[in-house]
Amino acid sequence: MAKKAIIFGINGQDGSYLAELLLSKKYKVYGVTRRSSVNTLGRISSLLDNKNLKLIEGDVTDPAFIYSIIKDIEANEVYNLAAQSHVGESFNQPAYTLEVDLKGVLYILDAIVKYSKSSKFYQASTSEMYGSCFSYIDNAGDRIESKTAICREDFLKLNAFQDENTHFIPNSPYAVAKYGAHNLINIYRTAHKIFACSGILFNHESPRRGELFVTRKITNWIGKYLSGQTKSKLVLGNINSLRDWGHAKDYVKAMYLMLQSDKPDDYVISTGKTHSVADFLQEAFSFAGIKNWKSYVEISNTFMRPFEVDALRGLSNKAQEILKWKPTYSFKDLVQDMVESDINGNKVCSDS
Ligand code: NAP
Ligand code: G4F
Repeated sequence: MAKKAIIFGINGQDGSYLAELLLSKKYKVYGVTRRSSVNTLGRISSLLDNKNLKLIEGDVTDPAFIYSIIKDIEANEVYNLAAQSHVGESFNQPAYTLEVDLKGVLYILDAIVKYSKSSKFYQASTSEMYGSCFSYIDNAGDRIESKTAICREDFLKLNAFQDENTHFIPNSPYAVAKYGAHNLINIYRTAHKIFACSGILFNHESPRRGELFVTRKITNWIGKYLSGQTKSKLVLGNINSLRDWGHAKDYVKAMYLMLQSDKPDDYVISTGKTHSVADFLQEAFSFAGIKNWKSYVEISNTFMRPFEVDALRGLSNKAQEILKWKPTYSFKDLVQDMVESDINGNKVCSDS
């Protein structure tokens, strides 16, 4: 019998790659999308004729919907990728963000316990939960935990990192919601003995990344500039923050592997390398053949966050050891994939 999987958020960046992966493994995939007056299925358009894919309209903020889908399908695996996933926007819509990113998860967990206890559950946790916390090894070889904001230079000098043992002190409503959900996973795993995993995923991007996230905003602008569709400057916020950027295609494999493992656990998924937004600009403009990126970029307070996560670099040793997962795309590969796609008109994902 084919395995059944539910993907909440199937039409998002990760949902689309995960659906492709599971369909290639002959799963029957039930994908949840929100009702919309416009087409939001661009990222999964190539899958719509697949007889093993069934789309179901629903919203994770609706407990009646969640209870019925979990009960009716009794899936082997449930992946929750649905979220208001924009950190900056969570400062403007904090209550809504908590509704979707925290209460939505509670409804799914509760429904699994009540109606489908053998379903394995994956929750999309995030490196944003660390806030300003990081770890490093001092000169004496001792591991030190820090909870204070750090500038790029010091973070790099210390070779600082985050892993499964680093503290979480969220810096945004988004991160609070995700941290709450992350705690619920641990509580439900212990109290109700369900198979629930949290993937603490660091930033991952692709040509399917939404256009309001910084990497895609940059590559999308490059595509538009080179094709003569824009003459305006590229307006950005904080370009000094450091991120550990991987490719979404690699990261959905880790989600799948977590649910195939012997026991449920939390795993950091990351590349172990960190770059600033300015580094991304340098690499992307140079790949596109545009000299001197600084003359095309304007910095504006509009895109500055009231509270920033300054620096992220994840150590995914646990996932590499237990799940045998490792990233295959380098930073350079990722930037090239995104720039190339946007220069070629990116038919896969366009929000505009
Ligand atoms: P994304 O492209 O923004 O996709 C989010 C998905 O959630 C979309 O399909 C969206 O549908 C859906 N959604 C939003 N609100 C919903 C609701 N109330 N009910 C049902 N569906 C809803 O995000 P992503 O990059 O694929 O990320 C997937 C998950 O991983 C998210 O939970 C995100 O927070 C988390 N995460 C992402 C990263 C990263 O770097 N990408 C890192 C760590 C964790 P619409 O199309 O209708 O909006
Ligand atoms: O691309 P971003 O919006 O990603 P951010 O905030 O790191 O969040 C993403 O990764 C998280 C994992 O760590 C996910 F949980 C989350 O769902 C999302 O996928 O911003 C990256 C950096 C930030 O420091 C931001 O302040 O870029 C900076 N930035 C500078 N100018 C900008 C801009 N970010 C955006 N979105 N837009 C700008 O114009």
